[in-house]
Order: sequence, then C-alpha cells, then structure tokens
Amino acid sequence: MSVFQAVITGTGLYQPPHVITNAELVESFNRYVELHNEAHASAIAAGEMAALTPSSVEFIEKASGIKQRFVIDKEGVLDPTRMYPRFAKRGDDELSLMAEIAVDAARKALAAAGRKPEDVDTVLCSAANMQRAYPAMAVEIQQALGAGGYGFDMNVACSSATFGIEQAVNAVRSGQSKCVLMVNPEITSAHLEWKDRDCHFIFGDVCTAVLIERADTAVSTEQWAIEGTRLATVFSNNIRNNFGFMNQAEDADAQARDKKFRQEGRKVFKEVVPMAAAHIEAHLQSLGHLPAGMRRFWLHQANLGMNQLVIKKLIGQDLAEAGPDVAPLILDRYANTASAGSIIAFHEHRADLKTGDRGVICSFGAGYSIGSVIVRKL
Ligand code: CO8
Repeated sequence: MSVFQAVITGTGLYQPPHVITNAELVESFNRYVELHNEAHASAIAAGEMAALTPSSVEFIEKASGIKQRFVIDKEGVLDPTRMYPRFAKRGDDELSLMAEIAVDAARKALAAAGRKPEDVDTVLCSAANMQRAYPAMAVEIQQALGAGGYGFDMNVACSSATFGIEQAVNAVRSGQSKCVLMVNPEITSAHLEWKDRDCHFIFGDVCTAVLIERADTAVSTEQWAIEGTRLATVFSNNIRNNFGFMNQAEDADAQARDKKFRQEGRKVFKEVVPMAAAHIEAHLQSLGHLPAGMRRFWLHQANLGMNQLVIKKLIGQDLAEAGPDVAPLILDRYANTASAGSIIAFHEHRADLKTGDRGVICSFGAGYSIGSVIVRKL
C-alpha cells in the first residue's frame, strides 16, 4: 500500500453574528430564576420544591475563564421565558443551518489553501451533534460546495475534530484521498440547558474547517506536516446527553433534563487533566519528542484552569509561566465550542511560528475521548 505524507494546508472559521457577555447571560438567567421562584412561591414555601439560585459573573469567570460566547440566535437564549435559541424551520429543499455554517468555514479554509471546492474528494463532518439522522450532513455540504468524492459524518463529542483529522490523514496516507475537507459545525446553543446554573455559561456556537492534503500535490503557501495522530477513549457517564431516536419508543419526555448536555464538572476536571497530559506525553515520546520541545499546544477549550494544569504537568511551572504563548486561550471569547475549540486556537494562533517549529493540537471531552495531532511547520 502506498504511503503519502499528509499536510494541513488551510483552516477556516465561521463566527456567529451575536455575542452574549457574561453580564447579559447572568441578567437573563437571574430574571428566569425570579420568574420561576415567583410562579412556584407557594410550593417553595411549603417545602415541596427547592427555590432556584441565581448565577454570578464572578463565579463564571473564576471557575471557567469564560467571558463571553458567540451564538447564532441571541434573543431566544436571553428571553427568560424561553431560554433556548429560535431558528426558523427550513424546508427539505433549503440548505440546512449546520451545512450553511460548515460551507462558510469550508470556503475560507479552501481559499487559505489555494483550492477550489472541486479539488476536494472527501468531506468529513465531525461534530458533537448532528442536526438530523440522515442524509449525512457531510453529503449535503459536499453538494453545496460542489466537491467530489464522498462524505460522511462522525461524532466523538469534543474530540470530533482531532478524530476527524486522523481519519483524513489515514485516507491521504493510503492514497484513497488527495484532498480532505474536515468541518466541525458546533451549534452547541441548541443542546445546552440554559436554565441550569451549573452549566448555562459553558458553550458557544462556531464552525471550524481544516483542509488535509497529500503533500506532493499541495499548493498552499503555508503547510503543516502531520507527524502523528493518536486517539484514545475510555467510557464515562460524567458527560452525557440521552437525546436520541429511541426516546419516543421508550415513552421518554423529549424535554427532560437528560436530553441535553449534563456533566459532573468537578469529576471531569479531575479525571481528564491527568489523562490528557499523559496522552500527549506518551504520543510525543513515541515520536522521539519531549513536551518542552514543542513551540505551542493548541488545547481543547473547556476550562482555563484545566489547560493551565495540563501544561504545568507537561512542561513544569517555569515554562508554563509563558502562558498564552505556550498554550493560547480562546475560550475567554468563544467559551467551550465542543470539537472546534482546539482548531480555533490553531487557526488564530499559529502565524508567528517559524519553519521547523512543532506543536500539538489536542482535544479532550465526553466519551471520555482524547485526540492529539503533532504538527511541524514546513
Ligand atoms: N453561579 C454561581 N455559583 C455557581 C454557579 C453559577 N453559575 N454554578 C455553580 N455554582 C456554585 C455551586 O453551587 C457550588 O456551590 P457550593 O460550593 O456551595 O456547593 C460552587 O459554585 C462550586 O461549584 P462546582 O464545584 O460545580 O464548580 P467548579 O469549580 O467545578 O466549576 C465547571 C464548574 C466550570 C463546570 C468546572 O468543573 C469545569 O469546567 N470542569 C471541566 C468540564 C469539562 O471540561 N467538560 C467537558 C465538557 S465538553 C464536551 O465534552 C463536549 C460535550 C458535547 C457538547 C455539548 C454542547 C452543549
């Protein structure tokens, strides 16, 4: 079997039109709490129901590092009588919302790589949730762009992008594909429980796109050799969403709390930090590299403290003090964007790296799942 070198030749980012600051988010959440507690005042007074507790900007920033998030619809989310986005229903003959934002990010990645849609022979749509069961989002994106070949969807929650990159690399290395478009449309606002104080601040919408091509036919002025990819999964219920096609057959309530994002945030923090650091270290070691030799770590963007700890474990306190230069932060502006986070970091924070510089793109999240991609600037 042939083995071709795979390179990243371009990235693209779709940024939604609306920003919700923590102050705006907390104001609407606290209004929802007031309305809820007023409406259930007698049940609360009788001890039949617990009163809801307000949220706070200080807690959110201290616990997570998040300062704002981008969303596709702001009004619905901030309406204290609604608390979820409002999307106009589209007909089957119209481009779906997930495909629309994927096409936007894809076109930007193609332009950056000096490619046309018809050069693409594989489309992977890899995200934490798909808008529908079928046909695959990737096939709709392929058609909307005018790409060739084939496409398919995949979902590994927050690790969808790094797992997608490995599939792209394998397709290129085997000679199966020449030019793979991997997109991560994350409409997290539609499956976040905005009424839950423990998690209402966590997510934001976005879409990222990465073009992975055969090195010998790539034309981009900027190329990144993919030196290795490594994936790992370990089952955990600590991040879970039970929404699915069997809900109706189980006579389950489609609006019940377990049909949206739920997590044991503390447990996730404690369990995933050592797993992610050990994963990156072992992956680097297998290629003869040390963490301290990496110019940059583009990490999953879930929690500031989590990323600081991962970096400290990898390169020690002294080097870790270089902070954002070693591990850039984007979650302050974008919040957690599920699989897109590490790719946004790579997209926005790589221009200053020089030929020969190495870095690691790493995601971690539900599953648990961890994916690392070691890249070198050509
Ligand atoms: N305002 C004020 N106080 C609050 C709030 C709030 N909003 N929320 C909780 N508190 C209180 C709690 O009640 C608690 O009070 P007490 O001490 O009196 O009991 C106190 O603050 C501390 O609460 P926690 O212990 O929960 O707070 P933490 O310091 O652990 O912070 C975090 C919570 C920020 C969630 C943190 O645990 C964290 O970030 N953990 C890591 C989570 C993580 O990485 N998850 C990955 C999930 S992403 C993923 O895999 C993709 C899933 C698919 C995408 C889904 C899209 C919707």
